[in-house]
Amino acid sequence: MKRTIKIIGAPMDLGQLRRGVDMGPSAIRYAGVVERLEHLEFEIEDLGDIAIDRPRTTIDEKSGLRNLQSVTAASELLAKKVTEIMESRSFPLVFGGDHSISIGTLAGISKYYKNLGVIWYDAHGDLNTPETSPSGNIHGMPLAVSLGLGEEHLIKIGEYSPKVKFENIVIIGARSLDEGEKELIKEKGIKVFTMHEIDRLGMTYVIEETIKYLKDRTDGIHLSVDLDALDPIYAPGVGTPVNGGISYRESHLAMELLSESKLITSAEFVEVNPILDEKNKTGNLAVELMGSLFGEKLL
Ligand code: 4U7
Ligand code: MN
Ligand code: MN
Ligand code: MN
Repeated sequence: MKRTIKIIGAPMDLGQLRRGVDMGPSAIRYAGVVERLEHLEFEIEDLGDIAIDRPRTTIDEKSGLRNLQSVTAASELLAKKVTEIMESRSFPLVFGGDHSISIGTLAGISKYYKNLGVIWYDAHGDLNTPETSPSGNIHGMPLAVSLGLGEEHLIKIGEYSPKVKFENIVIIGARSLDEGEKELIKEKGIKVFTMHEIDRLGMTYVIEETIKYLKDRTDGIHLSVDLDALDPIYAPGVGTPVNGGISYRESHLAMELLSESKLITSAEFVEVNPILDEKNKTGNLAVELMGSLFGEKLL
């Protein structure tokens, strides 16, 4: 039987300040994602995009968060759509949008697992809370929210919390962590492979260790790829680029090894911003990486 991948787009740009990331799902589709994955052994169904508000920027008085109400509404909607995909026993593949969409993705997925694992491929930790955030931007918070930390409405999306346990996450590619995030990582013993470990140990080791670490303790693994994990040379179309990132080949290798492991049960690709991009380089990159993740071979 052909495995079905169901695509859902979340054209969300309200979790941060740079407009344009709402066009990420279009850029990824334009780069030929459906055709690319159809060549592999998958049935692809593109369910289109969820509707996102276009409000004027608001700041929530109590938490200081930007566009809290709209992000909450969008997350609830995305969670519902992802739940429908889970109910149909298909593989959920979500396109962002800024990384705040992960709050909805994980709310839709995690209730189907006792111990969902999460691989967070990102230059950032996305572990801020309203108290530790230097920006008030919700895209810097989705991993914390999913762990049950942060703003009350965000945590309660999907009507359960937490979505993931501290010991079930692995962050790969970190090189820009805020003070509060560093403290949380140390306090909870969160598994992080920073750029230092990637340089020092190599991507093969990093992914093998990630798999070893998550394999026995989890019953499904969600892969969240923030394109800013890659060096801005390869992924210029992102809102918060950080130098010294993961290379093009290292990223393909990571996806290839994850593909071989057959452990990934859902995925999302976020933070593609075509306005900041160079001829859809970052959208194309996202699609190429999906090719490797879903089993494309060089030979
Ligand atoms: B992304 C930041 F302060 N940490 O919280 C923040 F550096 O989803 C950046 O990983 C967050 O792109 C980046 O605003 C969020 C900042
Ligand atoms: Mn991120
Ligand atoms: Mn990031
Ligand atoms: Mn309220």
